[in-house]
Amino acid sequence: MNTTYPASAMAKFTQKTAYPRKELETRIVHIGFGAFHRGHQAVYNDLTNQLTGDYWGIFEINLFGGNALTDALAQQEHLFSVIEKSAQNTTSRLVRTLTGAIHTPKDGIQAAIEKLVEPQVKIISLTITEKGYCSDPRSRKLDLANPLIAHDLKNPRAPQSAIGLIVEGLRLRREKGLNPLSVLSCDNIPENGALTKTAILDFAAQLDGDLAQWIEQNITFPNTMVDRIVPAMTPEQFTAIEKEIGYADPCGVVCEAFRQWIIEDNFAAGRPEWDKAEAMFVADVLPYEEMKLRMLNGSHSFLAYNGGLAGYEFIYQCMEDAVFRKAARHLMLQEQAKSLSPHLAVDVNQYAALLIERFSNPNIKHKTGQIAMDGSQKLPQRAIDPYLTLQQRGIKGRALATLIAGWLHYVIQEITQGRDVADPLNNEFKAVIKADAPRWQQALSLLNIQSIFGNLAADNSDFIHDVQDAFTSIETHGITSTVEKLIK
Ligand code: NAI
Ligand code: CS2
Repeated sequence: MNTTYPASAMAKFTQKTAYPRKELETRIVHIGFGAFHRGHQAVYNDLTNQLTGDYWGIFEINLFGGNALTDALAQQEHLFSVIEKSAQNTTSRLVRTLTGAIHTPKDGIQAAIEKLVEPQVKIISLTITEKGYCSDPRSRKLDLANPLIAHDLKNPRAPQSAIGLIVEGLRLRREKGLNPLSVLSCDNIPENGALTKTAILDFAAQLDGDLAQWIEQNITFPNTMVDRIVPAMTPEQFTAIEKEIGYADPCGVVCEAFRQWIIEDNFAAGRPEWDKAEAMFVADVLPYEEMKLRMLNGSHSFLAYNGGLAGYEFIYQCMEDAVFRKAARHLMLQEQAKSLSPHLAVDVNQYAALLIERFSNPNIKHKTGQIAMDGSQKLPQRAIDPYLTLQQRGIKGRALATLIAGWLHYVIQEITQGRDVADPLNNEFKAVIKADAPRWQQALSLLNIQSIFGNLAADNSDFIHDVQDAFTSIETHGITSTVEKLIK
């Protein structure tokens, strides 16, 4: 078994920081040590340490998944590789900024609570997926009926959810008179800081009104826009790492070369100068995140469902099909861009061209099936809200309706063929879809799910009509011909 990072691999990295790791201080505790965090925040932080000489260490907590990742990390001094691939070039980077990692099902939740309560911690950051916030995507309030939240409200000293864990950590920090800190969401959610704040305050208020008030007065929740395509690892991708550094690093990721991070500059106890590594601190993230969530993530979901129905396994394959490539550009510029708030200081034509280029990168094997996951948590911000804005502006959102129709077909197909959908609402989907009902009735039962669609099925006949048009067209004319109609 290794106890150090293999020296032969160490010699092969094309990018490696050189600051003294023994001077790292754990000032960030991160919850959600997944692929994205490794390819994004950890890279920014590592570069910033090098460029500033101020050594912010990150301690990692995983609440879910297996312990293989954190065990492997401990065997290699908490070092890991990030292989960055554009269509033309490959860079191999060693990331040296982690101070430790735990997996709470194995190491116990107390170890995580203790970390949050270390006096020098200044930031708790999060990449826990949209569903990790246990909030209703429509109302954006904490879902008190969520099983993890219900458990944590009964057992607040031994929480299972990220929200329960953070509140317990903050309770103890308050009790011990420790410095305030910031909670930094890095998930793809509109106003992710504001949503996190609501979830934490809703939870704390159930337990102790004074604690909720203290949190509101002392803790800040900056909003962020995060962007870098970091697909889930596959055996093929581990081989790609091995090709670069001669070692199939089990903690490594392969991602695109592009990265972007826009952060609301509102930190209670200081922050790294991530801008030195090309992050941007701004007063208001909203215009950027709206553009990204709608133009990038909305198009991703369009391709995930409709490209998936057309048989494409990867996003770059959708881009090789002229119909899907043009439809994605149409969705970006003719619909999503027209749904954005005014005062956006970005050229949307250039932004769309860059997105098409990034999606087309054949070195990034991003599965349509991965992006299709957790659709109930993604559709509101990626498709429904922009559709409704366009409607108010007198513009038809036909591509957005086709995105939603693609999702309906995808869910119905999975459930009626006896498979589970990777979505927190899987059981609800199973309960509402009647196997012998006509297809459109099955679709309507999904469109009636309040936490995704609110009252649209009853109140917005134009919306339902547009979705039905697209849904029926996919059923009768097929996916390619339906998508082709959008660009004619
Ligand atoms: P991943 O599957 O590699 O990691 C997910 C992480 O979330 C794991 O650490 C897991 O333990 C944790 N998690 C899952 N469910 C949870 C729950 N209910 N409560 C607490 N923690 C939970 O996924 P990846 O690629 O790291 O993506 C995570 C999130 O990062 C995405 O959902 C998205 O919001 C954001 N993101 C991802 C990008 C990407 O390209 N992968 C790019 C931009 C943002
Ligand atoms: C994707 C995103 O999985 C998804 O839903 O749309 O993770 C996407 O890759 C990132 O947001 C890119 O920054």
